Amino acid sequence: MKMNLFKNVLFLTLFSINHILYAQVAYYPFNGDANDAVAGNNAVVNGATLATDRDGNLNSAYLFDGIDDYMEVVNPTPFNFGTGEFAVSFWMKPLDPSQNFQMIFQKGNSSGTIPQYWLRINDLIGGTALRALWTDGFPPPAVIDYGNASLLFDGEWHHVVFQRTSESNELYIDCILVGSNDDINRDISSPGSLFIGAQHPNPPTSPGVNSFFNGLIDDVAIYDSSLDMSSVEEFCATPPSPSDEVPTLGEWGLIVLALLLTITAVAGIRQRKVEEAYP
Ligand SMILES: [Ca+2]
Repeated sequence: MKMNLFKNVLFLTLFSINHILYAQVAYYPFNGDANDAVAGNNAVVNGATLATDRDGNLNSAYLFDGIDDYMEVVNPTPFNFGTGEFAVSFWMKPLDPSQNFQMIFQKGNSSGTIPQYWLRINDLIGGTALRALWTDGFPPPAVIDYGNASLLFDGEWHHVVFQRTSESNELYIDCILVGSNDDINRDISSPGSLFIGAQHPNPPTSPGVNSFFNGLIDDVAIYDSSLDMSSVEEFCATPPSPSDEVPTLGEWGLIVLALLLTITAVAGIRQRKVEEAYP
């Protein structure tokens, strides 16, 4: 139990440091609501329901039904990064491996001639299980395809980073780089909303919101910088399991350091008390 507490404190400390180091423009922890903890750009919830998160906490993630559920952040400004670096980090558990074209998030519009960026469960039969896309509206878009549907639909939560660095567009799953390209000079800013769990309308062929995601999403964080994945691997940390109770070497180091500091402080207090008692 104590080790769980220690790990949670360590995780929160590292998580907080990362959120300070990287310029976060929005953060949706989905703990009880879909509010933005950074700047108040709250998501409007359309049908999605609160659900249990990856740590077993009730009402701390959102379930999208794959039929008509989605969220919309109407103010597009915080998510317009021009040609600059940015990153979207979140957790997901996709639930329906039989349905193509399930949009996880989309900023912009569904017309191929309007700037946008998005990530969706794409063509499960065709082998592009997950597609990440960046475009300035001039086809062809920059695309990363990921093919391992069995990993996405293994019933577990997966951490995803979708980002553009100064050198490449990148897609990470569980902190492993699964695809990249260097087609980065695209201005992705547009007046379109940020949708989570569905795709923008694209009249006349798709006049309504469409391509609904079936599954769970949590902890959506958006940054106006790219993430150095070698230093943020704790983003992918899984909750401690009973077999994961033994501290790592680094954690033992921190525990020993904390003990030494405590012993030194206690010894100092005792010394002062002795001096006060026997001046
Ligand atoms: Ca949450």
